[in-house]
Amino acid sequence: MTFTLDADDPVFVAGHRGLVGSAIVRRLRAGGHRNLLTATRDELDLRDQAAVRSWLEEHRPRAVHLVAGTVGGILANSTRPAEFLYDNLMIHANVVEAARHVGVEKLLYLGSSCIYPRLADQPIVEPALLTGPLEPTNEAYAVAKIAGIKMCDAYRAQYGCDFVSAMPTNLYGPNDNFDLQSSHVLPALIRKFDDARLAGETQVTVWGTGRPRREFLHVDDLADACVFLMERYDEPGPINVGYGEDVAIAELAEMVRDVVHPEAEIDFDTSKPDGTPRKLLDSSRLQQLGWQPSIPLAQGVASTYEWYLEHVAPRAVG
Ligand code: GFB
Repeated sequence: MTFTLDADDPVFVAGHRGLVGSAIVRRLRAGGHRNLLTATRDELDLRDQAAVRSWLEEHRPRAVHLVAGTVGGILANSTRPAEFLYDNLMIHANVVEAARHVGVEKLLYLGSSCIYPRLADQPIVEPALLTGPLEPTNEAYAVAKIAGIKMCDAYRAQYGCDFVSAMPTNLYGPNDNFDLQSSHVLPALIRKFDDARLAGETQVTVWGTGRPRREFLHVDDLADACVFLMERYDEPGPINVGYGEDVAIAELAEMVRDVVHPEAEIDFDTSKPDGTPRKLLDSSRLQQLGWQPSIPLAQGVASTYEWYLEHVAPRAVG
């Protein structure tokens, strides 16, 4: 069944300052939405059950994009498992329950491709969920994300809530986190090559062996898919959102090097973890519904670097 939003219907984007939330805000505004509800962390701590309930009671959204969470790359995930588990479990539970309580008509919950077993067959299909052990470096985050999917499904089954779960592959784009300790690989590489360029250095160190393969989707494509799914999709269980191709980390490093600092040489720090050997989603269900990504990786890397130069590099230097 199609779910249609009018331009003045209140839509809550939970997590609007993050990589994904800010892209959804851009996408909804570009589509003519005039009634977006947002709250900064200072205004509303999504881990606080009473605060979330009363905020939703006051603002009464018709629809919710639940894209808030404590997120990070392989190092942050493996060194801060308690935060990743607690923060995300609380955020999912509070927002989903408060959304039911105030009668939200549609909620889109965003998970992550790390919910699937470490050694799932590739490309990964949705029924692979809970068929094998998780990748240890992000088990805490994955368990919280799986709980979020199961909450949406349980609320659909018991209360008839139209809450859906989308599983994106690795994301990148404007408003990403470029901090080397907590970021994902793509923003980390942009920063490392740019720092080396500015310092006149030619050696850049990439973590791990460079052999793991990852699929990267530009966040503007993801935001478009989220809006599409909110309108057209109403089933239980996860639905994958990917680009359809993966690259080895070494190839990605060369791609970023060629854009940012072509003279640089790459070496690998094999004392750092590789994580899952390969993560490529099978997104054919989404394609069959009629959605396709539109931003090729090389184009997305170049535009993200431009964004970095304009918004992050000046702060890093100054
Ligand atoms: O992006 P990333 O941190 O996330 O790392 P995951 C991907 C691969 O890039 C790993 C390598 O093999 C890293 O070792 N890598 C190379 C680097 N250089 C760097 C670097 O400078 N920084 C980083 N961060 N990686 C995360 C999960 O896994 O993916 C989360 O931990 C989430 O739960 C997210 O699912 C999408 O793809 O390994």
